[in-house]
Amino acid sequence: MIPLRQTWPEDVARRYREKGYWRGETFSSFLRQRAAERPQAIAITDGARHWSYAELLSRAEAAAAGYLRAGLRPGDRVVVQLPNIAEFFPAVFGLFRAGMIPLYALPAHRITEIAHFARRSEAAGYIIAERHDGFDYRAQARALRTEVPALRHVFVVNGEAAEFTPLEVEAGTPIMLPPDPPSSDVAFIQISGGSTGLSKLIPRSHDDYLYSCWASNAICGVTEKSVFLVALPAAHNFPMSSPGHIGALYAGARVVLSPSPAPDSAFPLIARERVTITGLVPPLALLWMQAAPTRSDDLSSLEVLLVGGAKFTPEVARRVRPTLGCTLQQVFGMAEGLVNYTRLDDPDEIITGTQGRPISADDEVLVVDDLGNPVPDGESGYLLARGPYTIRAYHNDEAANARSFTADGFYRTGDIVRRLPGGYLEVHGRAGDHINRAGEKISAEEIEDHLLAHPQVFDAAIVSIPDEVLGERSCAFIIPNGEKPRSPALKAWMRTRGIAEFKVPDQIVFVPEFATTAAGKVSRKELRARLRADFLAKD
Ligand code: J2J
Repeated sequence: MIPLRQTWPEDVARRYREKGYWRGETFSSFLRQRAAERPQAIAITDGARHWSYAELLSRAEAAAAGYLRAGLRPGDRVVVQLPNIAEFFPAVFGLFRAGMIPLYALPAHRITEIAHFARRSEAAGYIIAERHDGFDYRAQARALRTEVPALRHVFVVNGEAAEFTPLEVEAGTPIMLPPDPPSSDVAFIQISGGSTGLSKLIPRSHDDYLYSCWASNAICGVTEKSVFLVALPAAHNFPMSSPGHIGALYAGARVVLSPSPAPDSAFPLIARERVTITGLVPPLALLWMQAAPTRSDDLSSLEVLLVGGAKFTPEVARRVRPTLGCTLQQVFGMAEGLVNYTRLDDPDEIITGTQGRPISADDEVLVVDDLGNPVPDGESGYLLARGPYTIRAYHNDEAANARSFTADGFYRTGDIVRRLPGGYLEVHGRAGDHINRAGEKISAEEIEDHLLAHPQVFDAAIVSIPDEVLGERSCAFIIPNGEKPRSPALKAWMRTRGIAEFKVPDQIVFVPEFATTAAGKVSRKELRARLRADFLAKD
């Protein structure tokens, strides 16, 4: 197996430890400690079930024993694909307890994506719910076992396990659990939104991730009295760490799971559980603001609404307090590390007009031009970041590492930003060709590759188009090969490719050719830019 590592130079790592950022705790050790300090406090609820810290710990230990009994070993990587259900937590804390490495997939991912994650991570296991949103994950597990035979173990956390292993979360026969790994070890794998090709694997260590979570707690006002609502998919980095369910559990607070971010599901939970803080992507924040005046749910407990994942426009941002009665906190983060927040006591124009400033005094942020030279403050440029919780390399992807990191270890975020006085950042756009569709990042290249496999597609270019609801939508420009396929048929065919629904192009435009320059050759990047500009000019 290719070792999972995160490589801060030794002297840098020492500095982060000396400064107290890296506390030497692991995911398992902090949960054990919280369970000892506040055993009866509620850790997790889905509205129906309420599990205390003591109960969560014992369920996680039972899950750990279940994995070991089934034959998984410490160090094994395990793809976790679970919706927002209480079982998510014993399943992943069980993996941590057994020294295994979760890779977080989203419920929307389909076989092509899951097989890629399993291969790249050399996964030995896959954890699923029986079904969710009408989709049968056991059927997907069968397909995965055929495509990736090295993946030997499938665990089902609820419902009928069929031929797979039901995950034991009730205390079973005692089994010796291994000691905690060093806190500098990789704890889990996140996946990148990615602008080129397939998603990359992001290895995060116990030390670095827990730092980002507890430091976020301080910035977002999360304490043991907080009630954090997970409205977005729990596996996404934003609701996990900013300050997220991990931040909330670290604080000894209560985590409430909503099966969907729709007001119908989330509002009654806010009212019933007296939720104090949650996070949303901009289109959902807008939806909540539209729904709030029309419903009778009591949202008065809500103190802070985090909005991030995509640009929140100042006009909409200004309406958060009047409509929802809570403080807006903008968050501009990434699964690779760097997270920026507006502060709760910032003046209104900072809260509504910027995407915040970094968590840490040791976050190093550079804004550079095309040649890599720093631009003066106030001018826009490419954002580079390095620091105590920003990765220095992807797992098992040398080509991506060469592109995405500078020689001195800065991560090229691909975001175009402007730095304002006080270190606040204003996000202006992206250098890379991805579509940020309601916070879900879609790589143009990945979708073009799928389209090119269709016999009636001669060439394809995917472009992001501004969209009132989604922020951006995807538009596929296609040169047909012979007879033009019908758009609905082409979309249906894309769905058979085993990809998440959000990646199916929203719009398809057939064109006879792609205009090229007199010189003949244009890069994909220029071509996408030109198609986009022409489309918007005609609109
Ligand atoms: C504009 N673009 C933003 C914002 C992210 C907290 C919050 C979000 C994420 C996330 C996260 C943006 N305005 N406020 O992991 O911990 C775009 C940028 C960024 C990319 C990262 C967190 N907030 N973005 O969205 O890994 O382009 O993380 O580089 O999914 O989302 O996407 P992702």
